[in-house]
Amino acid sequence: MVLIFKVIILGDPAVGKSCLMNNYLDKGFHDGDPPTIGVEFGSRTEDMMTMIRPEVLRIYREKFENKQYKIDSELKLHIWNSSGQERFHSIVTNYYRNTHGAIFVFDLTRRSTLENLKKWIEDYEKYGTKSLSEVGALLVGCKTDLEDLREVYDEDIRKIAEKYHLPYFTVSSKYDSDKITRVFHNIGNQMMEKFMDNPPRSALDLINLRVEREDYKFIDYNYNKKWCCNLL
Ligand SMILES: Nc1nc2c(ncn2[C@@H]2O[C@H](COP(=O)(O)OP(=O)(O)OP(=O)(O)O)[C@@H](O)[C@H]2O)c(=O)[nH]1
Ligand SMILES: [Mg+2]
Repeated sequence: MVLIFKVIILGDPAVGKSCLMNNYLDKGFHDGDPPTIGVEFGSRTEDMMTMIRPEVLRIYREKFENKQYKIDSELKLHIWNSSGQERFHSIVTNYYRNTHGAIFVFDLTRRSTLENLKKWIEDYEKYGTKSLSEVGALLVGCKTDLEDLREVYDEDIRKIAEKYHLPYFTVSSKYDSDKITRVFHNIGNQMMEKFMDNPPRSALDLINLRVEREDYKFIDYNYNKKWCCNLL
């Protein structure tokens, strides 16, 4: 079985959310892809040893491995890529619930999209089930390749990042596959650490966290309001 974490990607229209996800999912870069309608789903499974830092993995092992449980060797990210358009807002907010992480995206060529991160972060805390400090979260500035059009610089990003205590990355979804993989690994590690701060209460809870979507019927709904990654 794999451990599943659910991540949502948020930010203004056309900042590059879909291109970011597609790059991580190895779907390549297509200039002029249509805007997202509502919410799109993507997933990728990686070996734990590839994604999770050894010191984090060691703590996970110490906490959870015993005679009955061998630790999961794979980690699957369920990625919900949302539309930034206002008309889909009420649909998108339904997907905030029970996420283990959020990636807040802005466009380095449009300053307003960085300023609007405040709105997205507050929106996430308002409609989600957890505060920012309980989930994995980071900021990503897209389109580093469009240098001549750049309006946002490191010091501007750092101010927002420090205000919310979040790490940040700047990437080009056209050229930066390795860096984008590191973005998803960073949030993977954060989610793992938060998961260990709020560990499942029993062996059954741990099983529930590992089940795939079709196994809904076995889930303890009350407990999983807080930590299940399989429900909306
Ligand atoms: N040059 C360049 N263009 C990019 C990059 N990322 C995205 N784009 C372009 O920016 C536009 C918007 O990208 P999307 O990924 O569709 O934006 P989005 O945030 O998903 O937009 P919505 O789905 O409408 O919310 C597209 O024309 C992309 O080709 C990048 O890193 N470099
Ligand atoms: Mg999109």
